[in-house]
Amino acid sequence: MASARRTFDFVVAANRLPVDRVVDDDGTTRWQASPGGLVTAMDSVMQGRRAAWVGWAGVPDEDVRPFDRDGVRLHPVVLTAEEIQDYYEGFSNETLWPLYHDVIVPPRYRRRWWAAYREVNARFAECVAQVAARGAVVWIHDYQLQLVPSMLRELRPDLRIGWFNHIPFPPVELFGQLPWRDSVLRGLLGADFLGFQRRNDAANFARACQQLLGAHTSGDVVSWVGDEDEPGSGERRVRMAAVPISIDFTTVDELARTPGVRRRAQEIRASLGNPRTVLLGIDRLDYTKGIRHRLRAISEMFADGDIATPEVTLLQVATPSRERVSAYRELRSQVDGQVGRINGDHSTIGASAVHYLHHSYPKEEMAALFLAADVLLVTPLRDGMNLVAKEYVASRWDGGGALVLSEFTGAAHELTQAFQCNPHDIVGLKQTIVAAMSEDAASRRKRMLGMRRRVRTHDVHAWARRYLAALEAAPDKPDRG
Ligand code: GDG
Repeated sequence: MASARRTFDFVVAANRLPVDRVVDDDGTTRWQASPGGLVTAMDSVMQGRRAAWVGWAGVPDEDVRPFDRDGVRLHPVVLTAEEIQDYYEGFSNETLWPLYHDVIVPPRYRRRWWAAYREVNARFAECVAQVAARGAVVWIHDYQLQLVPSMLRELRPDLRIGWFNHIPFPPVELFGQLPWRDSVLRGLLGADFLGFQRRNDAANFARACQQLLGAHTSGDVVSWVGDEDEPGSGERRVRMAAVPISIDFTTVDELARTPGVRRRAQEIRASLGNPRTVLLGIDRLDYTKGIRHRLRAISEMFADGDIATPEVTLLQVATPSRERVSAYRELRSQVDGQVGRINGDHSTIGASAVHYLHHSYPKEEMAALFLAADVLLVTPLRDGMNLVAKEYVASRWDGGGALVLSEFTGAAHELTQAFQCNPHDIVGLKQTIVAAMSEDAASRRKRMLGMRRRVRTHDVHAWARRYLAALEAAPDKPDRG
């Protein structure tokens, strides 16, 4: 099978390759590394291994040849424009994403999308099967590729297969809505190890296997005898555990200390009119992030006189996201409307109540924003982890700033010194924001230093090492898991 082809000991499979295609002014195209936590994490574990990454190149209908990038072989998976609509925008983003995030918007179940999801997952599995060396370690990422573990095991039983879920895994009462729920569970049970952000996600998965497949679970191991009529049946023991993802603390910390970023942070405050308190929100414009609840609380705080311009302002960055999906377009117009109304009611000449930016920024600017903010508002209704919260903490080398953090994020389980809130409880949210704004500097500093310690000692490199140790030892626990 893999005779003339180069094969690799370590293979990552993710929906996207870690590169974006850019077109220069003269019309030539080239690949540019796409910045992102996953890329950094994988870099650190790929070094010294013969490594490959299998994923979609981000351009429809194009058969891009495999190429090398920083010592890693990138293997593009071709997707047609129709498959992007059905597998990616449809099944991944309109079915699984809302279903796995507490059905904040209603998931849509369409048989055509499911067929495309199966088809694309099979293509990923075939591509990995072709490039993986004998006995290789394969790390599959996220909800777009839940069928790959079992499809791959069938093709290549010699491989060690792990999967990591970046988003929550829902309780069986919600997961049970999915018409193809059994197939998804069977797909995942092809892995040796399944990693989740929180213990509850792993527990939800275990309960779904028990109730829907009749699997047996003991501790963190699911044992399951496959259906007799299914290929590859026989007892499987699969370990699952919480391995919360993190960020590259040192890189974020060092960037925030650079003179350019510090200067820029001062400039940002000056352009806002040097308010006493800058509140900040930075999110992908996604209904899971609780932006509307946050704006509701802010609006009431202005109306109640808890805050007023020019002393206090909210800077809300909403990075454009999934604009072809209707729920995201609707969210955008709702947020536009809310911001317009708050500003109409509460801004004064020269002092806006809300500065709203629907843009994406370079990481230097993000660091400067973090440094400029007195309070970061992270109020998701549901979020697998939330890296923005961790990046804020890592940027605050000065020990300044306060973090308001929703208890429905994975990060809340680690950042216990944050000002935690339930974003559905608008009264409670307002009180929490006031508390974060008004706590004395010494107590705020103590909280921030505690959270920095946590993120420094549990960074993305530690995450990747911990994950791989668990994968290697599965179904048993690694020695120091
Ligand atoms: C999924 C899960 C889980 C955002 N705007 C800009 C920008 N960003 C960067 C942030 C951060 C990342 O994007 C967003 O990560 P989050 O964790 O906050 O959220 P999701 O995109 O929903 O990610 C989530 C994550 O996967 C990892 O497992 O934590 O729960 O939903 O790094 O900084 N970066 C730049 N400009 C922007 O405008 N440069």
